[in-house]
Amino acid sequence: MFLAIFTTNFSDDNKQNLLKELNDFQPGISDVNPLRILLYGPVGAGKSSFINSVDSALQGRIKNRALADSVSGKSFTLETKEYELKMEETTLLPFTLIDTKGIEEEPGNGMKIDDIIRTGHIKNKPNIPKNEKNRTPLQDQIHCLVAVLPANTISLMVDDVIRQMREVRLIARDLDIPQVIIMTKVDEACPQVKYNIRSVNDSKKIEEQVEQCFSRLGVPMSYIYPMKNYHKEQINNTEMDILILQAMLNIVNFANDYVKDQMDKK
Ligand SMILES: Nc1nc2c(ncn2[C@@H]2O[C@H](COP(=O)(O)OP(=O)(O)O)[C@@H](O)[C@H]2O)c(=O)[nH]1
Ligand SMILES: [Mg+2]
Repeated sequence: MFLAIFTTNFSDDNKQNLLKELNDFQPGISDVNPLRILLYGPVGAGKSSFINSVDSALQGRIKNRALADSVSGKSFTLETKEYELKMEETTLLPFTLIDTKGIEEEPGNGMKIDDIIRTGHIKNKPNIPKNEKNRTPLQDQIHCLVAVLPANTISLMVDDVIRQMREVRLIARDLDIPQVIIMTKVDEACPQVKYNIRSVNDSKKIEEQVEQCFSRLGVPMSYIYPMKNYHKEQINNTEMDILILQAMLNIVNFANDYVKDQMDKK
């Protein structure tokens, strides 16, 4: 039904175009640079791996900055950490990715993402007053919210994690902050995709997982990006790069649109 959404062009030309577009990207409002993209989601979903994947796709070699935890359970990423991104080691790009602690199954253990979104403060600050939308200047706020979910376990995710994610989502929605889902581990969710990443476009299993994301979190399907992160590969793979770069380009454009809309409102 919605499969026409996934008509990824896996050609090397497309990869070069995506790299060029990201390299040439300029924020619409020059004061708001970098655009800040916040990643959140359950422990082990692949948030840190996604940052490494974006870094690897941009640089054309495997990078491992946002140390991925290979042990499941409690979150390995202790604090929020903002990562600058470069193209081929030199050009600093005008957007950053912010890694967060995982949303834990027990409430109270995870980082207070809702406070970050409400106030715009990335760093943990005690006693932040609630409901103060424009407390920090626009350039210090979050400009796009990215939920990271593993395709292989979406239907198994406990209700409490889903509830916390929905709460975060509703706060961001009220503030008009754009939201997307990065659906990781497509290789674990579908043997056909593990064998050939291109079949992500027409895998019934992936389609089902996207529908699960839609029904459990309410994110429109056109904002859900299935992909496989770099996690044990030693060299880049064009198809993986394309899925990663395409998602990143969309995210950056959504963040940019948001900032422009906010400035128009002033
Ligand atoms: N098969 C597969 N494993 C992945 C993928 N993304 C992440 N992983 C693995 O999942 C585990 C958790 O990833 P991590 O990035 O630490 O998750 P985080 O807690 O959300 O930061 C690590 O062992 C990764 O190697 C993926 O797309 N496919
Ligand atoms: Mg992590």
